[in-house]
Amino acid sequence: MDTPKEIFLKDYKMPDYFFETVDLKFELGEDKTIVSSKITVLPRIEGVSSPLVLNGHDLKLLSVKVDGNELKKEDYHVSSRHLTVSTPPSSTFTLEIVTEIYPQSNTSLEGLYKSSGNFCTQCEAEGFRKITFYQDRPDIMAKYSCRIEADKSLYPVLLSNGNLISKGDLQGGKHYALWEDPFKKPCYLFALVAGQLESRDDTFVTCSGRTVALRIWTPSQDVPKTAHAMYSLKAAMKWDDEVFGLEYDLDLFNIVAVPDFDMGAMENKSLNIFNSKLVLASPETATDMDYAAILGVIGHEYFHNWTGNRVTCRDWFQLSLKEGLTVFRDQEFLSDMGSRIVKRISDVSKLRIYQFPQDAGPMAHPVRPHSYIKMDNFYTVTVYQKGAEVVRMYKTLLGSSGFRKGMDLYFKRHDGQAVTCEDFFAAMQDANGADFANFLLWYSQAGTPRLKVTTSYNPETRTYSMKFSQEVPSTPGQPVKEPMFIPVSVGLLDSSGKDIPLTTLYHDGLLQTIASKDEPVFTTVLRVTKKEEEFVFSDISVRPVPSLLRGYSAPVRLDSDLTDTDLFFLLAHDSDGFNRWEAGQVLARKLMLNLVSDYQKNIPLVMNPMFVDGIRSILKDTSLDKEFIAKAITLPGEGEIMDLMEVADPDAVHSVRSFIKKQLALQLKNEFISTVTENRSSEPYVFNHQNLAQRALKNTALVYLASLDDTELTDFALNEYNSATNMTDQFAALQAIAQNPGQARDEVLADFYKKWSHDFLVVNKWFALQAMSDIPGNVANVQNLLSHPAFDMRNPNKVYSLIGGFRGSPVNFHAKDGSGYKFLGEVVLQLDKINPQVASRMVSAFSRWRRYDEGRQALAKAQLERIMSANGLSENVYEIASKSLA
Ligand code: 0A1
Ligand code: ZN
Repeated sequence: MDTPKEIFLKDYKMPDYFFETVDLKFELGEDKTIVSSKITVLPRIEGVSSPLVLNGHDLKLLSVKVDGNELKKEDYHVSSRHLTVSTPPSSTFTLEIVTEIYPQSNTSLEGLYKSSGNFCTQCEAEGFRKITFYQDRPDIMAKYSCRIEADKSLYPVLLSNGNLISKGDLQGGKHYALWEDPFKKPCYLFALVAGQLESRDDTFVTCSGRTVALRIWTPSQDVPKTAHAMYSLKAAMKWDDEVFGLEYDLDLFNIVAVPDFDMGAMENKSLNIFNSKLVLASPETATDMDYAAILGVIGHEYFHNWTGNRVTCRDWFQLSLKEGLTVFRDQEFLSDMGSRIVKRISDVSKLRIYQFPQDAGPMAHPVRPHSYIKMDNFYTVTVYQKGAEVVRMYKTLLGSSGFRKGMDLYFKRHDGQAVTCEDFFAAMQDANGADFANFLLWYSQAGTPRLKVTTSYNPETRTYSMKFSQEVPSTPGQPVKEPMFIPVSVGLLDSSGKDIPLTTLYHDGLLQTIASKDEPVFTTVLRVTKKEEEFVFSDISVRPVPSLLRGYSAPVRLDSDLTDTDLFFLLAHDSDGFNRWEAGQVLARKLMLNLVSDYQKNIPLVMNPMFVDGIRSILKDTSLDKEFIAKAITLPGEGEIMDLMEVADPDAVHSVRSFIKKQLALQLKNEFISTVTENRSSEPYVFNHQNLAQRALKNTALVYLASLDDTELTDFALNEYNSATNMTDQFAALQAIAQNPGQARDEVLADFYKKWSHDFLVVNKWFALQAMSDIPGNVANVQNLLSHPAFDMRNPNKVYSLIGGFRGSPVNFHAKDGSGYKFLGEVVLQLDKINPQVASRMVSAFSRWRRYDEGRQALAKAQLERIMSANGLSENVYEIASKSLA
């Protein structure tokens, strides 16, 4: 294949032509679909004509007309990826194009495709070019109409963006619908759905009193499972009205659930398309985690209506402009709907587990990447999660009302435009008259900054000093970095664990007032901007214990000089809930790393009793939120610990984590048993914070107990499994039992499948659980599951469950004999022929192969090379594999 071309941000150019209106017609058929488009084209500079280059992919061109006249062969050129009109008119003209496409055989799930017999579309990022020739870039914003024609009995429901203008019957058992979207949009927000669907209908009254019709579409048998999705949508609409003053702008909002979808969901204007797993839920089939994910993603897609749709991205490098901001918004929404602290803990964990490794590997890229080969590869945890952290830092620096002022100005300035990250930055800065120094580096420098703090107390001057030093590690293409602007939120605890009022601070030779004594402040945000920098708190009468980076105020790796005693103290007393949890995590990480080193030296493992006591006191603290306790007693994951090692050792880390888990289970057995029994509930399932917190705590305790692999405790867990009345409890018990190989595991897995074989979403959980299992030699089991009748490589959810899930077990994926790597290598090659986007997500599991010992390195590298040498490799997989080898 030709070496795929890299596209650079620095090469961005304004388009030579704008599109005003786009009228589309789809004639949907069983073996082909005819797409006709009529576009009003405007040269950017009136009177100047240059070639008009349109993108297209896998299209059969039937005709091109300019101002009603068929173009002659010599007036245009078609290649495999473009249609070029050589000399178009130099003032406004109409362009009409007819193409033929084959949705039935489109397994890439980009463009127009079929899922369970229904037609649907996915156009972000560059899927519209698989529908018709177009300037497929987000800065081309036009008003669309869409006429859909299809067989009436096969496709009774015809949907597109905006308002339904007319519908009616046609000859030959066909019918049509004409939709018109009054808002300008980029083509990536275009959507069409046609099929046999039914809807759950409801209404929402916006803050200005307008009634919006809400419809959630699924196959008829699933309509009962959309109640939670509808609840989520209404909650999201209300929240955006109240918190950001952002109102929905049309009279209809549709959501369609489809079983075959590459990602979670898509924010197409007024016609969101969702992966079914993020819409369908019932207490019997979905867990609390599923319920929360649905609430979050329905919120996310809805929030995009303003942050993404009304104001969109100038080019795909700006993706975080909409995604980082919208993730931040969905995080805030979930915080307000449940526990803010627990949400923060989950979000930071996600960042550490997934984004930190990306930022430290060959695919490291800034929140705003400088280049890409396939944009699809940049829908990453860096753009989304780190991007959300960047948005959160504005809020930390400006406070809630300052942040809101910035948002208001952003919409006032840019509604209806396609803009850049600088525009967002400028709105935040200008609305507040703020000085954000070199904050923009967060968008351009990759790598997780390391922030070191050393503290000292001077009893004579009654001052407390914090000295910071920072370093941003080098990343591909960025060997040297500048110091970043890091907002560090801090508090100081006195010896009783109470917050000390903060009044004054020396910094840069100046004495700054933090607050007056009458209106005490207990947390302040330090602006760390230099490589080395000191802040000195005055008027501190005893040596305090510092609470650093409260609420995780910046996405950095923090190293401090806190002792274990300080950490246990913070774990017991910090008024900042996030930092209470964090203190426990730092202790756990230290403990695990020390034991890993013992394990590697063949020193027998011994448990630290202080740690057991710490966990015991958290477990018994009735003043704490139960979901918080569940988080606080959960050990850092194996990946997180491997990430901190010079050479990652999956076997050692796994053995150590299992050892600690079992030690805790053994030493806290009675406490865990009472935790389970006291938190059982006979009430019907309700998804609310109190109930889910109770379930989370009970189930965490159950997993500890069952790890002991003792008949009595396995029976105890089996009893939980058999008496469960909802999927949260049932699945947790299944997970608990499945930790240990043996008859109980086999039987309960078989029973679960028998119960749920009719429900594909539950079967996916069953696949994932087995794929993620740490039981020895699991590669062969996963391999066998590939030929299970319920598995299908064409369905992304199944691939994510089984293949993606397998990557969740470091001991098995990194099996010393290379069997895990070989398995994944084979699957990637097979998958690449079906769905390159999904294949490239799977291949990224190899990207950090250099972190392992030489033997593993050689085995993983061999698989990457094998993939690279395959014929017809997609650009998606090529980009990840080649960058991993570079
Ligand atoms: N904008 C969507 C994510 C998304 C991106 C690409 C897709 O297809 C390749 C699908 C969805 C979101 O953030 O929700
Ligand atoms: Zn999004």
